[in-house]
Amino acid sequence: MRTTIINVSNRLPVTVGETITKSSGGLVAALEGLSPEDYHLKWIGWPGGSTDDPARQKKIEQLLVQEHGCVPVFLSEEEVAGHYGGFSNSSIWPLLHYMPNFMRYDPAWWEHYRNVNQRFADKVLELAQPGDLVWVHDYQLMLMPGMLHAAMPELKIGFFLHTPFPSFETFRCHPKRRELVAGMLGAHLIGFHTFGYMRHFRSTVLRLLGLESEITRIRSDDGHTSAMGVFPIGINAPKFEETLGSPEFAQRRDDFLRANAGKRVVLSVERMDYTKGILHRLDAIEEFLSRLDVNERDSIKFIFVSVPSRESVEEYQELRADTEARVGRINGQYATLSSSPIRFIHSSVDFTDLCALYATADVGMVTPLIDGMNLVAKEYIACQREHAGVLILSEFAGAAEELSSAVLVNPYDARAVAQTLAEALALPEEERRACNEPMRARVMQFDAQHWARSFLEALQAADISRSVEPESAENAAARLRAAMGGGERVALFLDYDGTLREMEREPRAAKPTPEIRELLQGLQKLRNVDVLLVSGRSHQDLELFFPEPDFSCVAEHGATFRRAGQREWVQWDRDISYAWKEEIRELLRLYEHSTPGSWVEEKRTSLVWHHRKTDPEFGTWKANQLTHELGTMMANEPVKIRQGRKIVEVTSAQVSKGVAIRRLLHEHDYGAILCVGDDQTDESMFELDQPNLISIKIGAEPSRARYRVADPAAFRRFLRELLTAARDGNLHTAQPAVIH
Ligand code: GDG
Repeated sequence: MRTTIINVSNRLPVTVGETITKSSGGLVAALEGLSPEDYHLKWIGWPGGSTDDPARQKKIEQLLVQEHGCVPVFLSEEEVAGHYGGFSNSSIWPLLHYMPNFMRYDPAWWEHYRNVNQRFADKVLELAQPGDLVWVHDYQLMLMPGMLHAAMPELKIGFFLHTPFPSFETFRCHPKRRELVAGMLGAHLIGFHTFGYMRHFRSTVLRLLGLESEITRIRSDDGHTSAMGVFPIGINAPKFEETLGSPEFAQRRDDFLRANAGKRVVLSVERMDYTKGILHRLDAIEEFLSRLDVNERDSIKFIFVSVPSRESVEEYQELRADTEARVGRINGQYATLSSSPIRFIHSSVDFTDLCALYATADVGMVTPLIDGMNLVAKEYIACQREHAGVLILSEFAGAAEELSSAVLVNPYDARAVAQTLAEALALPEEERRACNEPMRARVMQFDAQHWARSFLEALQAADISRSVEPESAENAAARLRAAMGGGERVALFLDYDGTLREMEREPRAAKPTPEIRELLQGLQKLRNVDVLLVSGRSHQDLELFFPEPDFSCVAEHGATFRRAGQREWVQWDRDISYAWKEEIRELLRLYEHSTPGSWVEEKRTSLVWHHRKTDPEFGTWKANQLTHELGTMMANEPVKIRQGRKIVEVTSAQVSKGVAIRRLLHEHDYGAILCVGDDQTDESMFELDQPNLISIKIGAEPSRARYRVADPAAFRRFLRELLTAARDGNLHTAQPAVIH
């Protein structure tokens, strides 16, 4: 069966004039290379320009849909200025390329960015059918996956970022940093060019949204999972092969060879963009020229093809002016009577000419300051068939990871680049060929079509099932109501932090709200219902939060107990030895000192090292290390070592929430036993071997609990509905309570 791909990019690959012509970028090639037997392609995007004449829009739309499989989203001039020139290219682009000094921000741009993302999403939603794959491209549309996922959770969404993803320290500068990464997380698959970009993204998600991830998976709080992958984009290999074999190419190649006879040619091709390192390259060229004598100068020619780009943005206008001034100065200084060293072309060249230039240049000089991938580098290699040129490549281009036999340079080091250029020009042919051949084989094999196929296959395989299944909590509610309605006695064993109450950075701040008090008291007052708070907190803490013994409380994982209606706390662990604490206290203190933001908490039955206020990655790493060390040290002691949520805890093995509950269960014959918790330490409750057990896990982490609820707020709604049903005497209703 054919799968429909709805491909979404900011710009449709068309030029709309009197007629419509399809352009031939890398993305077009990649997608057109997909087998039409397997995939049916629809492309959504802005067609360029801004016409607000509805009749003309309709006509353009008809032509685009019928003849090119493209569906236009028409944008006004104001929208284009705010979304594209403003937010996309003046705000996010510089930041994604580690240039916060170029970042500007205007709240009005953000409005446009959101609206345009929404308009694109709406267009997808108009077209999408169950089973379709949606593939969203690049930084102009970062919010779209989130918008699509919210509106149509069953739709498979992929997102590919064509730029780098910078380190958190850079990305955090953006005023809308959280919204942007949260938008990307709406996708089921997020693709990057390199592992480094993916690593930065994961770290940013952890630091901005607090979401832990595995190497290639991030699970959001609602249970939605985003897979991540490294998919280095390639070139349109068949098109290069075809052109290199054409007579037109041979003609142009010979023209260039004749025109440049006796000269060594150094070629650069790029959009005129400050990320491409044009001014730094000119520094290196100046340095190189300064070392030549007049005769040598005549024998070298630098060709710069700088395609006009984003000309409405101030920084790009300045770059053009600066480049032209620098080129003028260098040419003035180093020209001879017969030639000037730099030929600067500020326009796009024809594709066959581009291939002929690549094929005849002695050196391809590709020195961006940073670049997501850089296809020019790969295209230059693809054209080295007869004439073995040398690729000088910036180590800051994504392509450097694959093209490791290129001559890699640091574009900021002008002297070294100049020196490298001199050496490259002197490299023997054999050596040049030996470097190029394996690179060429790789570039031709892992091309744009391969890239698109592997991304779409991974997207097709992505898991879109949610691990949180709200309906299972509905069943839990129905079971409880049935027991209560049947007059049976019901026990509610409820954890506190992360279950009834949202976690706080400062544990003391997690005071019970009036809503929580009222809920617990209300439930306890019901006939045949016992509420038991089961917490890892000290009994002093619980006493502070709940001074009145309205219901029973188990503190310190089961070591201490206060019965409903009694003020005394009873020690249940009198016969248990805690001598092992002496042994490990010192070690935990060492970790406290060496991990800023962490602290040791001493409880009666346990020692806990908390790391929730540390650097999240450092904290987790230290937690793993500590767990390992403790495991070795405590191998023969009656303790349990657990890594819970932002804690490492050593507890007496003879004390647990499960043991405490078992003890209480002897007192009554319960028709239903509800155990609810969010943490590792609550698993001992879920493991109880009781036929009437109803276990609920709060959150999406793996658990032995049978049912799940997304978060404390949803669990409070669960309790509220139970309470209301009981008060209304509405317990037998077949209609399950709905948990949102
Ligand atoms: C972004 C990322 C990533 C250039 N001049 C002419 C011309 N070109 C073609 C090249 C090449 C393309 O434009 C430029 O692609 P790059 O990859 O080098 O750079 P960006 O435009 O910045 O692209 C980049 C890419 O997305 C893909 O993910 O690699 O890192 O920044 O194909 O051949 N083509 C013609 N005449 C020209 O004068 N015909």
